[in-house]
This record gives sequence, C-alpha cells and structure tokens, in this order.
Amino acid sequence: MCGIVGAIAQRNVAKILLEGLSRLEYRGYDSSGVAINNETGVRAHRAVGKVQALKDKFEAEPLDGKIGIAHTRWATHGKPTEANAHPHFSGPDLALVHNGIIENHDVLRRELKAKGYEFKSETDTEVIVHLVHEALKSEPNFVQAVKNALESLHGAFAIAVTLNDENERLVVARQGSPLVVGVGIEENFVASDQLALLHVTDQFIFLEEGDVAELTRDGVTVWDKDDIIQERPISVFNHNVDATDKGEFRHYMLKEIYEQPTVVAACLEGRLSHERVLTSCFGANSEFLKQVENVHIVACGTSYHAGMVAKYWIEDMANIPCTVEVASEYRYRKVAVPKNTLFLTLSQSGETADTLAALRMAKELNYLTTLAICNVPSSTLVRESGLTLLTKAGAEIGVASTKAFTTQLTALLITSIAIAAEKGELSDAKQAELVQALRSLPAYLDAAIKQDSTIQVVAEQFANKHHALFLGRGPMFPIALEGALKLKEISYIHAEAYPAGELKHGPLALVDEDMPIITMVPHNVMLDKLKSNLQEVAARGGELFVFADKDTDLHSEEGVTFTEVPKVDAILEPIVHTIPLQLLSYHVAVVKGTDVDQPRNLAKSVTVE
Ligand code: HGA
Repeated sequence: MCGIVGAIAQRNVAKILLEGLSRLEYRGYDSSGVAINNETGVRAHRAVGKVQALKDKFEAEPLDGKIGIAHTRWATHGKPTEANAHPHFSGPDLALVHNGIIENHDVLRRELKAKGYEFKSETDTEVIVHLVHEALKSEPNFVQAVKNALESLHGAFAIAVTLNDENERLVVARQGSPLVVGVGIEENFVASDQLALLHVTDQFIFLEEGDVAELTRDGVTVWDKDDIIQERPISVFNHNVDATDKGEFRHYMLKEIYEQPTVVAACLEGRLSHERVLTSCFGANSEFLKQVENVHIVACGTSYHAGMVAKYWIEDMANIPCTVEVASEYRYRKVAVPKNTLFLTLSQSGETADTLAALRMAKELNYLTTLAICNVPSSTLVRESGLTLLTKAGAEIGVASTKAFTTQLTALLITSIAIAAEKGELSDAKQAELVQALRSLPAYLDAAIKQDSTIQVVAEQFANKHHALFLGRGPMFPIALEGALKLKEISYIHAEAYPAGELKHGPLALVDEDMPIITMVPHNVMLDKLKSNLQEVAARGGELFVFADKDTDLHSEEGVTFTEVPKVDAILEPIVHTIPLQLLSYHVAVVKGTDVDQPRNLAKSVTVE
C-alpha cells in the first residue's frame, strides 16, 4: 500500500526521504514522489514505476532542502501516472502526501472547482491540498487550517503537509491509516511505517486515531481527536528484530519461508507449560475464555484462510460453533451475535482497513470480548482489542504472506486448545498430547523445507501452465485455498481451490491434460475418499501433483508426481503441508521471472478499503 515519509532536519533531507521510500518498497506501489522545500521554493520529482526511477531523476537534477515529504503510491483513484503520483500541490507553496481514500472527493472536487481550483490529477487526494489552501485564506495558523480542512473529509487517511513559509514545520494527521512520528535530535520525521525511519531513529511516537501533529526541528506537538494537546509516549525500536536484510537469499519470500521453524518456535515460546497452554499469554483478561460459547472469526486474504482452518479445530476440540467471514463482507451487514461470542480478528500488520473497521463495528455489538491475533505489537488492531496473541513472526517483507500465515495457524491452534481446555472439553491427557505435538512443530517444518530442491524440479513443469486446480478435504481445504492464492499472487497463474468432494459437482469439467491438479493428502480418515477423487482426475487425463507422507502408499507413476511431506500428528498437518505449497509457488514464480517480492498490482498491509 501507499507509504508516507517526511522529515524536518538541520541537514539536506533528500537522501533520508529516498532511503525511507526504498524501505517501504516491499509494500507494493506503482509510482513515487518527493517534494523538498528550500528558500527558493518547493520543488518536486515524481516518477512512475520503481523508486529507482525517482532516484534517477535526483541524479539528473538534485533537489536539496531541510524539509520534505515523500510518497510511494498504490493507486486507488486514477491511473498510476506521473500526474497522479503524490505529492500534490495547491499553489506553489503547499504540498501534501496522502494514504487512504477520501470517500466524498466527488462532491468536494465540484465545490472546489466552483471556487476556481484547477485540478491537475484524477486523485481523491488532490481535494485535500486545495481544501487546506482554501482554509488558509481565513485561518493564517497552518496547523489550525489543516484541522479545519480535515473537517470536510469523509474516509480514511494519513497525511503529511508542508507550507513553504518562515514557520518551518510539517503538519501530519491520522484518521484510519497508520502514521508514526520518528523522534531525532534537532530533527523529526514521520512515516506510515516505522521501518521507513530506522536509518535515522529508533524512537517513535505512534499517533492515535484522530491525532494531528506538528513537527518542528525542536519538538512534536500532538492534538487528539478532541483537539486537546497530548503527551504521547515514546517507544524505542528493538533493532534485533530488524529483518529488512535479505541475507544470503535471493528473495525475501524465500528467506521468510526458511525462517518458519524459527519464528514458529518463537510463537510457541512462553505459551506452553509441559502439559498445557498458558492462558496468561492472552493478556490480563484471559478469564473470558471460560465463558466463550461461540466464536466469530473475521479476517482478509491469507489471514482468512488461517481462520478457516481454525474453525475445524475450534468446533472439533471445544465443541462450540465457529463462523469465519471476510472482513469486507462482515462490516457491511447486520450480524446476529449469540450470547457469549468471542470476536477474533487476524491480521499480519494489524492495520488492515477492513479488519479494523470490522473490529470497531463488533465493539458496538454484544460480543463477550475481542481477540486479535497479530504480528505487530504496536498496531491499531492490537491496541483496540480486548485480548491479544502476538504471532512473533518478525517483519514480513514479501508481499505474499508465508511466515505470517504459519505463525497465525500456530497461534490459532494455541487459542483453540486454550478455549477447549478452559471449557472443560479437553482431558488433561489430551491437552498434554496436543502440547507435545505443538512442541514438535518447528522440527517438522524444518523437515518439510528440506524438500526445497525436489519441489524446485516439480515447479519447472508449471512454468507454461495457465491454470491450476488445488484440492483438499477437511482442514486441508483452506490450505488448498491458500496454495491457490500463493500461486495466483506471485506467478499470475489462474488457480482455483475446491473441497475435493465437490469435484464432480462442477470443476471436473475443467480437467484435461493441460490442467495440473495439486492436492495435499493427509493421512487421516479422509485418505480413502481423497484417493477416489484422485482416481476421478487420473481417469480424465489430468496431471496430478500429490503432496503426502510415505504412509499414504502414494507414489509417482504415469501422470502422477509424488512429493513427500513429513508424517506428523493429524492436528499439525495443515501447518506442515503449507510449506511445500509456498515453495511450489515461489519456484514457479522464479521460473516465470515475475517480481516475487512485489507482485504486480498487490500491496503489503492493505490499509485502504
Ligand atoms: N487515494 C490515493 C491514495 C491511495 C492509497 O493510499 N493507496 O494505498 C490515490 O489514489 O492516490
């Protein structure tokens, strides 16, 4: 998604801003821009494509100055063109960058045009900068003028604005999109993600919803949503968790796949005793778990697939109903909330716009409490939820989620066991057995990763395919969905996933020698049924790619490519079987030569609706 970087310093800020944009590249974007103020005025460069294109413009024509704002854009309103790239201007002195969406931009655009404003872009953003310009006509105080302009806006945004006058400062505001202030010595910064500022500071103020802040070289003043000045705490970033280096790996995605045994171990740490899950890991209010009689899981994308796996675990172990819904649907309908329902959200970043909106809506409903399973401790989702379980995956840079997914599954398994145990649905012996299984998980993930070179060879057979079908049964169905999503995201191959039992209700019509069928075969009660489904595919000349453990008695033969997955306790199968699917998509994308870490049109941390 879009990224914001801003700086006010005693030195030239050009390099700081460009480095900040490079650090945000992993989120996905389509164009970028920088505006820098100095005594001769405000000057800007904007470019379509990679930040390198912007850097080339700086090479050809350097800009320097001690105040500036910068942006990576992921277009929501208007094509990814240079004219639509931020910063946007009103007059020669006022520049603005924006993340988010202004929902009433049409009306505002009409009103502003009637007042004589000329629009140079198709973006919703441009209305904001003209509104600030208009507000400055009756309100000479820049901060107050920005506050006045914001009153007309409906939607979600984070903005940074500069005015080239003698009162040098940056004005920033947050309403629905994340924004963090970086505190330096005689210099201050702002960004949409603290990673963008780690080259200049490790001290951060996380702005809250409705905050407006003024940054000068000497200080930061924050006004809350009621316009009252607030002292927001400064948090110090722990550099040991800076994962912005690819190390020996060719792509972040591969690095993150290989990190899974380590981060899953981190996710388990402190959450288990010898025989049970330690409910204290959910925070001070964990006694709520005893009362849970229903669970509503709400998430988006990969996190939604993790939630779908958890439904099998929760209903099976805790014997209570569990529903799973995508946040963009949940937030726009009337929801019936049965008594004592836990509202559970999943998000890697904790800033996913739809998930956050769903949480805020749920807080107005009659839920027992809210639980966020999230990777970013300082995120809005964590701050606004009653209970929290952090996934501890470390920064995930690849746009296609890998380690965030398997740590979410791990956290969900911990949660399912905790609810079942608190409700008296799990015997002590069964709980101890599950805890033992969980402890063995990192080693099995490691064993699954060891199949990397075999899967690399399998991937070569996919490079010229245009479609693929993923099949799974039970909790392997959401894993099939996730496998199909990974393949779509990074290799642009059209992929669909079906519960294997649905095959003859439609998708079998697609099966021919050009349609690879990928299936994860667990060694459980469904094995024989799944084997019959595979026969149905083989009989129609379909090419099968089977991921299974040795005990399934499956093997490679004409039309069937068998890849071994370690044999594990049934409860762990969805997590361990995820690894070969991640590796498969990764290697297919590498063979196809796509941009693995920043696939086209996609963005990390979807902070717009
Ligand atoms: N609506 C603005 C900003 C888009 C955005 O925040 N994307 O993540 C635009 O289209 O320029």
